Amino acid sequence: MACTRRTKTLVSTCVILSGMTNIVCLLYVGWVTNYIANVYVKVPMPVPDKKLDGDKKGETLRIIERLDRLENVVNQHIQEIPLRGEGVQAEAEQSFSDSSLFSHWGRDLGPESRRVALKMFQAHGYNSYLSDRISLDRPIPDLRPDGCKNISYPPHLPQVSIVFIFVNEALSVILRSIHSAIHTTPTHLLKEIILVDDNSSNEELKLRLDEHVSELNSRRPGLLKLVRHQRQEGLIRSRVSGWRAASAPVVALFDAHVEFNTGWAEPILSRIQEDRTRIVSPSFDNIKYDTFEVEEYPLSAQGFDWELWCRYLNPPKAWWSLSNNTAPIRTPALIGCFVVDRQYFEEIGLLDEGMEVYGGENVELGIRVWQCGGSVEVLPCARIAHIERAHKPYTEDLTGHVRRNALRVAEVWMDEFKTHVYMAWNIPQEDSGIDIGDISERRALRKRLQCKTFRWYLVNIYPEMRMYTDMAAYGVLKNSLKPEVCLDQGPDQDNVPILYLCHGMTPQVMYYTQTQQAVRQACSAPTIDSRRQQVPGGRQRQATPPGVQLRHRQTHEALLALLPGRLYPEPTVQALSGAGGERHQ
Ligand SMILES: [Mn+2]
Repeated sequence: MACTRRTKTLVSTCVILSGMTNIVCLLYVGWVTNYIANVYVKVPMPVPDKKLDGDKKGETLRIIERLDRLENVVNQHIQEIPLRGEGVQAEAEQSFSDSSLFSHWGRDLGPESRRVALKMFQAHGYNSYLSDRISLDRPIPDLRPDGCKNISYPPHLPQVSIVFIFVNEALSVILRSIHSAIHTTPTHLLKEIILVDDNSSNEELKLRLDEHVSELNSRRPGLLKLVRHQRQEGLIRSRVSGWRAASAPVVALFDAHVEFNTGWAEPILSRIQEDRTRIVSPSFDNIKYDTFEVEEYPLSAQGFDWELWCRYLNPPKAWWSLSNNTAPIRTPALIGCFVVDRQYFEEIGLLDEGMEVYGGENVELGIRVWQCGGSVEVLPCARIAHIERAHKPYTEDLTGHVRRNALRVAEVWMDEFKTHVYMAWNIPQEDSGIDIGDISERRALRKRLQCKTFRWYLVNIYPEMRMYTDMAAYGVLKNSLKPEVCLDQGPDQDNVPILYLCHGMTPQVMYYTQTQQAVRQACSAPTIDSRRQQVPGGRQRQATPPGVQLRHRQTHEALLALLPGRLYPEPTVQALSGAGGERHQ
């Protein structure tokens, strides 16, 4: 699962007004889960040694400050990814006291224990040192809304197979997921637990895991099944492997770093029994990666932005108007963990196994199920706590995989709206150079299931999603005098746009619209309800064609020229090189 709930605010929206002499920056509060943005909060601003005078030097100073921060971000990132090779051990020891692992935990640990804990943290992305020292059967707080406790469910519900997928997960974390599933799922409803090991290399996940499985099976014969991949297949195909091994009428597909809350299964099984075309997600709480405390999350739907990263959403208005916080929440997509009728899952096309490694499959499933006649919902009375890792073990950079997978979704399911995905990733719509693999089977599936259009989905299921139907161009704004610098949204703290070395990543992607006559940094706010406002009232704005320059008010020096790297609907200008739309994790 890739979603986090950290809410980053203050993204600048820059609107270039009539006459191109003013840049007015507006604020909106966006749900932005951008790694850099998150780290900006943690990294203290460096204090410059000396003050420079004048605008130009001030600008230079700001750029230097940004570079300093970027360096801090990189340093912090380096600390928290698994270390490889010789010599890095010493660096790890040297830097352990700076790790985020010790911000809220471990102050009393001796240096040797801290070294061990840090090494384990780097391997797993969470505090496995602590996990090894807390009970596999620990209770967690019952965070269900009050009304849930009074609901009764049908006496005969379908059985469930719970699938846990993992790669190089800490053994104690996997075992706690299993123990929690056994303790919270009524015995007669739990058919089996299937572990899918996606070719882990950790020694403890070999013999020792086998021993635990045998031990648990000696108490409840046949309860646990272990599927081991001979090569790494990625999260998406691992889930499908688990589904293939399952035999109960309902399958629950989860990560192996979760703890179930009381009574999680009955509400879900009952909803699926009523209608087998419902795919159901529990509500998620967070297990903090450092302290393992369970943190309550507000009830949410699950959506996505145009890069197809998942987002927690405010539940729809229709849900609020029920004034019943136990009612199912209609959701446009899924975060990644869900429960489904085993046969229906096959009929609807499982997951897109042509996707690679990680990302997008959850969004694709949500879109597909809705467009092809099913439904997707989140249940407030089914709660599961999940560890949001500090970093993921699959690969150090998931972005390329997520982008490729997102383009598959766009090409198969999104009709004319596929342009939005290309825009969000800042890649050309023709000859993107990205190999998305063969999508003919998925297109045939859509035809066979006679699915509705993506426009229908947006209007009826995901009305909160912003549409960019009046876009004239997108790309970066380059300075015509100094072509290596671009307009950038700038630090989050002051909300002032800056010039910065061109990198083409999200903070520099600008959009030129026909009706608002605006150039703005966008798509970080994926949905309407995360957008505060558009433009200040009273000013009459005129259309400004792409290619015009932004000039300094006094000197009339050309500051910026819109370089329409990508135009649509007719891409006529060559794409910028090196502006690959990379996104920070
Ligand atoms: Mn997860």
